Amino acid sequence: MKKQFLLVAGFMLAVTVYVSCTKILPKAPADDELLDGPVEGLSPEQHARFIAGDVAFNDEVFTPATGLGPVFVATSCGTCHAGDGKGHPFTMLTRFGQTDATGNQYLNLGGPQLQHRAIPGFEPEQLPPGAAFSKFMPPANTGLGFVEAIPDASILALADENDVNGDGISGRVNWINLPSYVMIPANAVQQQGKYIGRFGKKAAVFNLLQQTANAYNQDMGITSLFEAKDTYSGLEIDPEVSTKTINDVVFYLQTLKAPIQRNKNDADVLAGNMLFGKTGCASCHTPSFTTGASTIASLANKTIFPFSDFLLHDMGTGLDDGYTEGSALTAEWRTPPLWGLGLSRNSQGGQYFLMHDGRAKSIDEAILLHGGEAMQTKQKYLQLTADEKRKLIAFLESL
Ligand code: HEC
Ligand code: HEC
Ligand SMILES: [Ca+2]
Ligand SMILES: [Ca+2]
Ligand SMILES: [Ca+2]
Repeated sequence: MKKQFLLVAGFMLAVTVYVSCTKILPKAPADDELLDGPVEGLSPEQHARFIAGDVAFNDEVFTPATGLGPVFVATSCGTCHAGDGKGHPFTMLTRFGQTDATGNQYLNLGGPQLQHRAIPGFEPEQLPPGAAFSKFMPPANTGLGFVEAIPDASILALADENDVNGDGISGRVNWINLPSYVMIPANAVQQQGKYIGRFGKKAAVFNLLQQTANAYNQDMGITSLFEAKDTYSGLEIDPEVSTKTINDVVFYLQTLKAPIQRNKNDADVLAGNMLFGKTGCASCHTPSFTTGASTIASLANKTIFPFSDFLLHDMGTGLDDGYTEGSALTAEWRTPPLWGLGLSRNSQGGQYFLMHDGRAKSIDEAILLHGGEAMQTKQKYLQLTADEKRKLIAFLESL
């Protein structure tokens, strides 16, 4: 009895100390360390939409009563995209399917996404024996409105599928079929009815509406007017989330600010920036783009620094999971943007989990996992002195 009392008293004391300390101790993280704020220059009305989307994204937790499942992966967007930063191994998605370009042979067995949880009375999905699969780490969600506003032509200009310039790098587009609900912008580039995918690890998604409608359906089992088919039965069912909410979430994603570089003028960071170019990292991790027109004034005609070409690259056998998506082959991955890289640990529990499935526990390890088209660049990295590597990593951590 006494022991218990002491425990309770101790806890109360700890709470009191904590509460009083928060007044004096840690100050709120600086703006450049947060990922979840809006872009500059939103009108009051736009700001209200941003907040509405934020609430739906982070606070709306689905239950069986509100349409969850019957099979699902998580109960809210925010579960996997906490603070809009990168996810954790616990929140990874599993996609499975075909091993070649002949199409997914597992569509009848629940492919391409594994819903490993189910509401009472239903069976969660299991990975069919023999299916090739990839694990996908949730990416940070920042700056995506700017990415969406990059003209197709700017991405296409970087593609060099047959490596005509002979630098060993042959980035290419994942040409995808669009669902009928996607509104095609006037400046979209088309090839035999297919369009340029730029979102997702295999660049299989056209825009943020497609990503959002898909996530509601595939990750939570929530149907909308866009993705009206139930993930479990394949039957058309009434929308479980309103079109307004989907549009608010899309607006929220569009207007999340881009990560702000820190320690930009630090001597090591500046030296590291030079080494980034010299070793050839920038051949795929394209430093900057200028956005085109946008219905959101804050996103139009802006210079941005995502450090990605948004193209697919053959990354070698080490990163080949045997899983394809659209025309993206098993060893092909879209160059991930590096902006916000140094802030990844904040949402990953103090530890880096980099590359598509979080297998790299440090930036150095991530670079060493580069193969295929990135082989020459990796060799150049290996030839850097310890001090040069340190500077390059200081630069990457400043992003
Ligand atoms: C179970 C975890 C999980 C949940 C729940 C989830 N996501 Fe994701 N999200 C991911 C993963 C993993 C990816 C990478 C998928 C891919 O590359 O194909 C991703 C990718 C994205 C992207 C693309 C980012 C990029 O850079 O290409 C956006 C946008 C996004 N999610 C929004 C959402 C929204 C909106 C919701 C809620 C409706 C949601 N997510 C729910 C795990 C999740
Ligand atoms: C041929 C194109 C290419 C080159 C060259 C290249 N990268 Fe990458 N990089 C990629 C791709 C594609 C991935 C994603 C691979 C995956 O997820 O499995 C990646 C992933 C990364 C990641 C992990 C990012 C994350 O969010 O998980 C880091 C860090 C990185 N690259 C840094 C570098 C550095 C530094 C260099 C130069 C030494 C470099 N890259 C050169 C294409 C390239
Ligand atoms: Ca449902
Ligand atoms: Ca499934
Ligand atoms: Ca080339």
